[in-house]
Order: sequence, then structure tokens, then C-alpha cells
Amino acid sequence: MDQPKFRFELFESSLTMRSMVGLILGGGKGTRLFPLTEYRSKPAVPLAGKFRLIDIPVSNCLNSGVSRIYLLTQFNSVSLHRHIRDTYKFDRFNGGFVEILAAQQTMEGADWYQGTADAVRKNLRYLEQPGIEHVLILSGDQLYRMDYREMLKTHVDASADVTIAALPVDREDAQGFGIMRLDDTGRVKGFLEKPQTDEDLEMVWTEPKWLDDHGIPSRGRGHLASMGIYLFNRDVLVELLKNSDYQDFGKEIFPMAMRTHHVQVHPFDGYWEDIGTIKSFYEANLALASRNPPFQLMRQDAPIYTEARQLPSSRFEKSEISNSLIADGCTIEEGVVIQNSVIGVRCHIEKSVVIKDSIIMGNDFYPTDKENRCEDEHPMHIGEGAVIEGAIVDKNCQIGAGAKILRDNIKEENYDNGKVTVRDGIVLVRKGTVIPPGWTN
Ligand code: ADQ
Ligand code: ADP
Repeated sequence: MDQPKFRFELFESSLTMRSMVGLILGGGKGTRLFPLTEYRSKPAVPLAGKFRLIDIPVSNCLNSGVSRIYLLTQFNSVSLHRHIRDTYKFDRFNGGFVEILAAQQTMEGADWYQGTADAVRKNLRYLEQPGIEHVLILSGDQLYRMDYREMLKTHVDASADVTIAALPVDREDAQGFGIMRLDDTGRVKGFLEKPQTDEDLEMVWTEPKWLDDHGIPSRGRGHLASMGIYLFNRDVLVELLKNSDYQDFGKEIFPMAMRTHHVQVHPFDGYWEDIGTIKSFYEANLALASRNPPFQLMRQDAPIYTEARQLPSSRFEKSEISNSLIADGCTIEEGVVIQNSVIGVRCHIEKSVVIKDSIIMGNDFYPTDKENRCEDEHPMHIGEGAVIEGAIVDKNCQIGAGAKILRDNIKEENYDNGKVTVRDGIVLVRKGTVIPPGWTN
């Protein structure tokens, strides 16, 4: 008896998702991820050895049935274009696309996007096309898995104009987020972007019991943070943006919208990390390599998509590898020790190298191919006996034999000698850097 009803609901929900457009905020200038964003835009920054940041929100969209996706970016890099082009291919029956909308000179303006709301406003014409009922606005630098169909259900059940996904956080973390105060039905009655004072934090406090009563284990957390994931009725979004010149969703649009419209909360309590800073990016990558990763990359029902590179399996000699992700196309020689690390595609790691608590982004070419060697004939490898600890090594670097890149050798934060820089206590080796044999940071 239940079967036909279930089928009907599925059919109905897939129709509704087809009238939704995903809009991913691909970032300002990406300064907090510098120097990983020195030559590429933030959505193109490599993640977990073989993905790029943009793959997370795009995969969440595709797995939720949202297949029309726009990506807003300030700084448009060739690698982002190439990645989108080579990864997200749709057939004509599906009608899907992932389209990059870069800040550019148009009749409407010649400026960079001034803020998140301004970025969306400058692209309203894509949202005003027929057949779009809902617009899902997402951040491009977060690691989480969410079924947006559940969010749409919350939105429709509450007859809301706008729905914001929210995560319980403690008082200390609350200062870094947009925090909401709710009424008993989950309708947003107060919104403060990054409250700092005790008085402000008190104003947007939610009784943990409310969360527990609504099926979200509060574990004492009394603030509901906006995750930067917004579902708008298309017409409401257009109206809010056209009738104001507000630049920012968190600071301006929501405080206004909750007074004039029905803004509902969609509570969420899964793993969710903002990976917009070097520290959070580093920690999230290493967490993915840990024994019990908080975010599961291996999920048949909700895969994370990325470019299919046609690389062979990695090859190892006798080596000691633990709590690490090793991507495709790598060669790892004898006596290598790799702990708590992420090793990206096409790495060639020579004998007796030690890599701990580090992210090695990998190479765009096979380092062993003679024609791919750089002008000084060093292959893009990690040379024999090199030691790397607490570092992020961007793509296409050559680390000479016996070189040492160690967090214990950091002398000062923000130190920068053009090859190596320090951010949040992590040593960063810039893309394409040649570190000579025996060099020490
Ligand atoms: P923040 O992340 O601090 O807080 P913001 O800097 O506006 O807010 O960034 C939101 C997203 O938009 C990020 O992915 C960012 O890269 C991107 N972005 C920023 N400026 C952009 C621009 N000009 N053009 C295109 N993309 C841009 C927000 C909310 C908070 C919420 C947190 C959750 O304002 O209320 O709690 O996200 O992380
Ligand atoms: P990023 O530094 O952001 O990772 P790149 O611009 O280096 O990105 O591009 C990475 C990918 O593009 C690699 O797969 C590389 O093989 C490929 N690639 C690099 N140069 C070219 C090129 N000229 N034409 C086609 N593909 C290229």
C-alpha cells in the first residue's frame, strides 16, 4: 500500500528540485587562503589529494537533485574553468549545468562584487529566467554533506519565504557566525552577524532544551549559527535585492528580511567545517586522513565528484604509512614514513623520506617523465631523506634530497621568503617552488 505513495512523493520531490537553482559563492579574493590562492581562485584550491573545494557544494547539489548550478567567483582562474569543464558534464535529458559567473564589466557595473548580496544582485538576470521557484545559496569553502531536499521540506512545510540552515554552537564559537534567535515554531525572530558583546550574545541565545525538543542534541550549546546556506523563494530574493542596495546577506539582508518576511530555520547537526582559512583547511584535510574521519569520502549513495583523471593506482615499496590519504598515480620508494598526511596525485617520494602532519598537493605532470623536468633538471619529486613536518606543499614543487621543512623550525608567524611562508603555525611551500638539497627552513 505504501509503495505507490512513496513513489509519488519521490516523483513530486524530484519535480520540485528541478525548479531549484544552486548558487555557490565562490569567494572574495581568497586572502585568508593565501598563498594557495595566489595563482588560482578559491574554489579551485585542491582538497583531500584529488578533489577541489568546489567539488563539495557541487556534489551536494547533484546528490540532492539540484543540477542547475551557478558559481560566483571574483578572481577567475584557468584551472577553475578547466576543472569545471572537465568534471561536470551533463546530458541533454538532464538539462543540468555548472556555470561560472565571474565578476566582470557589465552594463550594470564595472566593479568587483562588493559583498555576498551584491554578488547575487549582479547576476539576478540568471535567476529571473522562467521555471525557477527556489534559489539555494551556498558557500564555496565548507566541508559537509547535506541533502538539500530535507531543507526544502522544512521550507515548504513552514510556508517560509527564506530558510537558513543552522548548527548549534557554543558561546565562544558564536562570535564567528551569524546567530539566530527563534520563536517556538522555529521562525527566526532575531539575527545578529558575529555578535561580540555579552549583551548581544545574550540576545540571540536559544534555550538548549528547544534544540533537544526539536531533535537536535544541544549538548549544552545555546547558540544557533547560520551555516551560510540559504534557501529563498526566487521572487522574494529578487524583491529583497532589487529594493535595497545592501551588500551582505549576514549583516544586512537577514536582519531586514526577518522583519518583513517569514524566515525559518533548518536545524542541522552533522559534520560541518568552514575551510576558508589556512588553519581550518589544514585541519580539515588531516581529519579526512584520520582513522575515523568525521566526513566520509567513501559514500556510495552520496559521492563527492571530481575530475576523472585516468591515473593508475599508486605503487609502494616497503614503507610505513598510517592515517594518511594517498591519491592516484604516486610512487613511494623504500623506507618512506608517512603519518597523518595527505599525498596528492602523481607524487614521487624517494627513499627514506619522512612526511608527518602534512599536505602534499601533488603534481600536474608525472615527475619522472624527462620532458616534464624543470629547467634545472630536478624532477618534481621529494628527494631522498627529506623530512617534512607540519607543512602544506603546493603543487609541482621539488624538494631536494635531505631538505628539512619543519614546523619546529618556524621562527616567526607570517615569515615569507618567497618560497616558504608561515600561516597559523603551518609552513607553506608555494606552488612550483624548488627547495635545494639539504635546505632547512
Ligand atoms: P562569512 O563566511 O564570514 O560568514 P562572507 O565573508 O560573506 O561571510 O562569506 C560567505 C561566502 O561567500 C564564502 O564562501 C565566501 O568565500 C563567499 N564570498 C564572500 N565575498 C564574496 C564575493 N564578494 N563574491 C563571491 N563570493 C563571496 C557567513 C555568514 C554568517 C555565517 C557564516 C557561516 O555571513 O552569518 O554564520 O557564513 O560560515
Ligand atoms: P591548479 O594550480 O589550480 O591546481 P593548474 O592550472 O595547474 O591548476 O591546472 C591543473 C590541471 O590542468 C592539471 O591536470 C594539468 O595537467 C592540467 N593542465 C595544465 N596545463 C595545461 C594546459 N596547458 N592544457 C591542458 N591542461 C593543462
